[in-house]
Amino acid sequence: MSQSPATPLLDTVNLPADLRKLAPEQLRQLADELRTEMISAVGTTGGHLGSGLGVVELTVAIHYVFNTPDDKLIWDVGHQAYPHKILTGRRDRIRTLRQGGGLSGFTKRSESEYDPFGAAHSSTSISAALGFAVANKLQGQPGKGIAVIGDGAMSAGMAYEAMNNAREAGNRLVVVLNDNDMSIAPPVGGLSAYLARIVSSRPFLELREVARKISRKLPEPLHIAARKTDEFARGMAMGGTLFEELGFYYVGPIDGHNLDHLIPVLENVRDAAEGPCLIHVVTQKGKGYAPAEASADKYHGVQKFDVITGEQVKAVAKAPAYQNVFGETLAKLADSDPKICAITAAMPSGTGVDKFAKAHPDRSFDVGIAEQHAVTFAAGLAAQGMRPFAAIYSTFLQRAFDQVVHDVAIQNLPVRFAIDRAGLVGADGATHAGSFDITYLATLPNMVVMAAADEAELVHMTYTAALYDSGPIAFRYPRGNGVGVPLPEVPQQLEIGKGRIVREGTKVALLSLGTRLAEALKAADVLEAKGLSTTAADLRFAKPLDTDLIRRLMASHEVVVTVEEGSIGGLGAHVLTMASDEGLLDAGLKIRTLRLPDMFQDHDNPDKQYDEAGLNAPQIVDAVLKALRHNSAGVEEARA
Ligand SMILES: Cc1ncc(C[n+]2csc(CCOP(=O)(O)OP(=O)(O)O)c2C)c(N)n1
Repeated sequence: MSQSPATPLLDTVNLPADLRKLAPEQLRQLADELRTEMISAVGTTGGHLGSGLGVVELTVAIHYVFNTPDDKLIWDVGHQAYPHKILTGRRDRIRTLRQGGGLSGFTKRSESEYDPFGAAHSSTSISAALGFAVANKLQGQPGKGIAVIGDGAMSAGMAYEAMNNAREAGNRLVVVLNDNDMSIAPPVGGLSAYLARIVSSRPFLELREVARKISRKLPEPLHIAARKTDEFARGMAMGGTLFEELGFYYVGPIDGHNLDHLIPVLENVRDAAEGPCLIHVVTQKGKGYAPAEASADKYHGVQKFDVITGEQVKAVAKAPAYQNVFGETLAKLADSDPKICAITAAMPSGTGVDKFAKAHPDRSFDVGIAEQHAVTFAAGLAAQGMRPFAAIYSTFLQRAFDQVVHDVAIQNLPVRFAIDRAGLVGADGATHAGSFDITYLATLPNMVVMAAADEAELVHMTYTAALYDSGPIAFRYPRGNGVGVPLPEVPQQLEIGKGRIVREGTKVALLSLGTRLAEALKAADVLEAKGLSTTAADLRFAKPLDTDLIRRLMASHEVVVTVEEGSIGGLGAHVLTMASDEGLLDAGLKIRTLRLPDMFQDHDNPDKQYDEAGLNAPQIVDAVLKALRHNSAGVEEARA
């Protein structure tokens, strides 16, 4: 019997142990309440909506059947874990999601023992779950590894690398394939088509069947039975699926919103004598919330919204988003250059490649979540005379670093890297911050690395990259909207390795790379008002450095400060190395490097993050004043 609406079941469930006290017939009501709570919370905070709504029943069922946290539940990407957070002691903070000091929008080890493994980049869950399972096996302790992975995440090679190795875990590994036939965008490629074929060719397991067929323990009886009857083989343990070939017992497809089906199947998998098992669950992204059901891609991630109408709060944009400036510029350039093509790894709208695809569908490639493949595919295209632009977020390009080194840079192939979401990104936090690309790219021989100071510069850099056939070239730009400068009618080809002086002074030189230029200019105003004549330069290139310009500024200014939206090892390190190599430091030059701090910064609003990083105008001013004071104090002390 369900309780009256006056006493919500959800109020009685703080932890999964409370959930396990409920009768199976109460779970439907609980799931409905959980869904309502999640919609209300994300309406307040914004965040990932569609994916979490799709796994409400799955979340309830897994925590009901498995013994979390001893059984380790690992959500791939972690963006669908909001219902999981509500059921694992975090309901009281669920309206702080993605806010400074609040809950992370992904799973995070430091947040809860129910988040055994942090995530945000996709396709890691099976490897991690396997690690937990094998560790428990080796240490002789109970506990399974349960990975819940989406069909989109299944396009990444890492998922197959893990499955290839999964037999190590025996029955301690359970993979739940959450198939909602969506990535952020519609899924692409052969695997997606394969899953669709499985789902369309085999009816959902019906309750009657589930009860009859899994009354015996998985997998042994099923396996024997599967050999006996065709009908059985089609319905339940289907030899011949890719997953079976990889050594899994495959169970499915199952309606992932039907708790009467999910619970007995999960119980049988839990009690299976052998393994590993893969349960193929079919769900709907956005389930139970009409606006999200109707437009799964638009409700993947949302701003705050009105729960009744589904209308999202729109920020008033003063300028176009960087990604769209890039996509539209590239589309225009490709009108007259048939060699230009664009590649995205499952982020067509996030990277602006959708704009390019509209104009040039035959030269646009969404390869799925497969950054490594995207880079080497681009290398092959370049080697055969095309002009490929691999448009990948800074954080996701990390995954393809060896491909950048081995397939692109060593062979000096002219792959163009359009690196979006460079610098701090706000609510998505440390996992999504584009902190390292200057460092990991500018260290490579042959590589050219640019950073756009504003959206007009991005147009010039896109054009410059299109014309550059001598080797790999990368240009980075931040998340969000431009600063509102007019876009150039005619793009300018930038001279490789040359920066520009934006404001000329005599005492302090600020060497900026990227969109901190605006802060550097604000700082210059403040310094000027204090009587410190200040130069601001936009270096444009982290590699090759404009050594002439830097040398000149070092020789003619008392203090030189580099400013960049990147980690240690980037522009500042290159400038310091150059200065030291050339003996410029010996003359007592006061040089400081402002960069991201040596820590993983938590989610917050980007301006606050940059404050914490010390990269806003007041901190630039402070660094200059300290350099002047510190050095003069130092000199005085030395004299005394
Ligand atoms: C390596 C990597 N590339 C890209 C992304 C961006 N991303 C986040 S969720 C997502 C779609 C995942 O689809 P799926 O696994 O099917 O989960 P769903 O959202 O449909 O539940 C993508 C592409 C990511 N998180 N990690």
